[in-house]
Amino acid sequence: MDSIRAFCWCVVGVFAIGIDPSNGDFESEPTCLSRFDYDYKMLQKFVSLEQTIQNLKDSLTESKNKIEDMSRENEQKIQNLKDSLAESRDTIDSGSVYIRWGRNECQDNAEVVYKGFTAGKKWSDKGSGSDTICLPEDPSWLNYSTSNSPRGIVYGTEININEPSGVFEKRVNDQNLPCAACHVKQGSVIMIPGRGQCYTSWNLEYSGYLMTAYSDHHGPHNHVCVDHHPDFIHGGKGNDDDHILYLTISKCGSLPCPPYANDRELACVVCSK
Ligand SMILES: *[C@@H]1O[C@H](CO)[C@@H](O)[C@H](O)[C@H]1NC(C)=O
Ligand SMILES: [Ca+2]
Ligand SMILES: [Ca+2]
Repeated sequence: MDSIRAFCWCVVGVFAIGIDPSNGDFESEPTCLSRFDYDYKMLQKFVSLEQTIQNLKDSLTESKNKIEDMSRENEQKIQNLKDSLAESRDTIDSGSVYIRWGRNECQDNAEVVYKGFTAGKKWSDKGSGSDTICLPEDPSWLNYSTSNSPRGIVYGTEININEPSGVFEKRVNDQNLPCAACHVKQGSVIMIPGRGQCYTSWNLEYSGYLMTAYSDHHGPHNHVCVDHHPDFIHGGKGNDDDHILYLTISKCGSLPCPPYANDRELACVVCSK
C-alpha cells in the first residue's frame, strides 16, 4: 500500500509541475489537464481502494480474533468433556464385588478383597441373623466388652451331607468352609440359582451348588452358592454342627416340572458383565 501511495504522490508531483502557470507550454497542452483529471480520479480510486483494503484488513483481523476466541472456547469445552469422560470411566471401572462361598481365593480375573471364614447362626437358634456372612481372617476391633446383655451369635459354617454325596467330587461332610470377597472390573454380578452355566455374553465367576438350612430345622437362614470344588479350613473336619449348610432340592408342584425335577440338587452360578 505504501508503494501505491508513493507512486500516486509521484504522479501528483509530475502533474503539479505540469500545471505550473509559469510553464509556457501549459495552455497548449489541454490533454495534460484532462490527463490530470484522469489521474486525479485514478488517485481517488486508489485512495478509496486503499480505504476498502484497510476496512477489509480490519474486519479480517476482527474475524481472526473471533475465530481464535471460539477455538479457545472449544478447546476448553473439549477439555471439560475429556475430564467428565475420564470421570465416568473411573466410575465404570469401579466394578463389582461378590462373595465366593467355600473358597479362599478368587478367579484369575478377580482381585481378593479379603479371605475369610463362612459363618452364620446355629442351626437350632430361633433368632440371630438369618444371613450367611464371610468373616475376615484378620479381624480388627472397635470397643468390646464381655457383658452378658442379649446378643445375636455367629458360628462357623460346615456342610452336612451323607457320603458319598454323589454331587461333590470329594468328601465334604463336616468340613468347615472358607470364603473370599472378590472384586471384578465388570459393573454387574448376578448369582443365578438353578443354573450351572452363565447366559450368553456373561462371564463365569464360579459355579457350584445352592445350599441353605435343613428344611426340618427351626433356625432358617438364606441360600448361598457354594463352590462346586470347595476348600476347607485347616483343622475343621470335626463335627461341630453350628451353622450348617445343606444341599437344596427342587419340588414339583407350584414349581413347573419340567423344566424342574423332583428332589434334584439345584446348581448355581455367579456371573459378571
Ligand atoms: C469406645 O468407648 C469409649 C468409652 O465409652 C468411647 O468414648 C468411644 O467413643 C468408643 N469408641 C467407639 C469407636 O465407639
Ligand atoms: Ca466341622
Ligand atoms: Ca456336622
